[in-house]
Amino acid sequence: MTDFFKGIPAIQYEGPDSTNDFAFRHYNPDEVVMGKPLKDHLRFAAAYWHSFAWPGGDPFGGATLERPWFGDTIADAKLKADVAFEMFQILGVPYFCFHDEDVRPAGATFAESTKNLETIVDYFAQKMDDTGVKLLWGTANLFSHRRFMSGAATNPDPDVFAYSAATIKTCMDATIKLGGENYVLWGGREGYETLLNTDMGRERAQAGRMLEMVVEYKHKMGYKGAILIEPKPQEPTKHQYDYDVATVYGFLKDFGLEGEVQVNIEQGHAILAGHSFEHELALARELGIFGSIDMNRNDYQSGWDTDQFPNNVPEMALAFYEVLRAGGFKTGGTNFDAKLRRQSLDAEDLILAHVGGMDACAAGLKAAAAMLEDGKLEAARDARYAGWDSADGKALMTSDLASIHDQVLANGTDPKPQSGRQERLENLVNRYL
Ligand code: XUL
Ligand code: CO
Repeated sequence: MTDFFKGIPAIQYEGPDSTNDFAFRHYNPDEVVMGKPLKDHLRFAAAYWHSFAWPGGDPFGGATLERPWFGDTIADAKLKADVAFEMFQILGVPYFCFHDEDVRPAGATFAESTKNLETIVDYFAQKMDDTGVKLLWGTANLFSHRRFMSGAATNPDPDVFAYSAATIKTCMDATIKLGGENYVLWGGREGYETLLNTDMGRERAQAGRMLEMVVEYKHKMGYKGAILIEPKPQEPTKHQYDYDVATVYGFLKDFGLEGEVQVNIEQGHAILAGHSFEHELALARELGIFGSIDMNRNDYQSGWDTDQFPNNVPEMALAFYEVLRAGGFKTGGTNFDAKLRRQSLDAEDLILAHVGGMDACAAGLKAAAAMLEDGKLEAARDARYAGWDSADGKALMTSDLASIHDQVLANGTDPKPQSGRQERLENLVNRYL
């Protein structure tokens, strides 16, 4: 045991009336909702990078968070792992996620970095065995080091493409070894700053080839987890190629990978793209590529990717409604890709941020389940489209313009507008919150 959390005990469910800050008020892991315990619906994961590797800097100032493991030795990385697994256990999160860069010291060479990663992977394997905590996903950080300043797969320099491919292999190996249920690719700097120096056609082809190689390697290794792309419209580059779910789907179709790759949708990224979270979730479901979520919101005023913990229950309810409509998570889960505010210095801030986020998600999911079980929203939606279930409605989909024209003339078709009843439905949603 380290002394970082100063004896904070495991967080327990105490019910909605509890006034204990260190208790869940809504997240009762074993509570059965729609036939499944909450813990299996939500599949919470903590993110290594924000919680344990981020020092609190912003564009105007450096580190505010001081952690005893900030250093670049294997001993520092092991201490970080000790504290991380203590947090997972205090919170009772069943999963975690990491980038190579978050967990191991960078080596002087590629070989040394890989060796360091392998050392930490072995350390993780032991800790996962001891605690039962599992890996939701692993990924490669192909955006922080200066070598990636012009992209990884989409770099104008083929050596960077090669370095990136080699790094992805090591991270897929680490994920597979640890039984990770997904492997994530976020296109960190896969985009451009100015078209004046960018060959978009080449860059797209390079990104497509890299993704094909990832899928090929997955099959070569017999890996059964899911490959997920995480869409994001901008930040760090002005224009990212994986802009949003629709853009990613077009890209997957282009390379014939729509049956191989799904999406990890982040609330903050959806907001940056000018969408709502539920829009992105619903679209992924309709396209058959829904995989997992990164559960962190942005500040609606700043327009930045602020990666804040979720705390807005009505937003969570609408999001989990779409997750439930997608049939829930299969390999995916709810990853808190969220960081503390830079003034939140204390170890207990880290715990309470997650407690609040887990509670907001649980409350949202329970409201979403009630909405679905009551069926009133779906009944209203079905009623709105009922005409399409009639024989005449169905026939339209296999007819043609000229036949439909003749039919409209013969029948004297005269559509009568009907209310969309938006306010009524909004009022209905509020009844579950
Ligand atoms: C960046 C982001 C990443 C990915 C993993 O905005 O969300 O942390 O989740 O690389
Ligand atoms: Co993310």
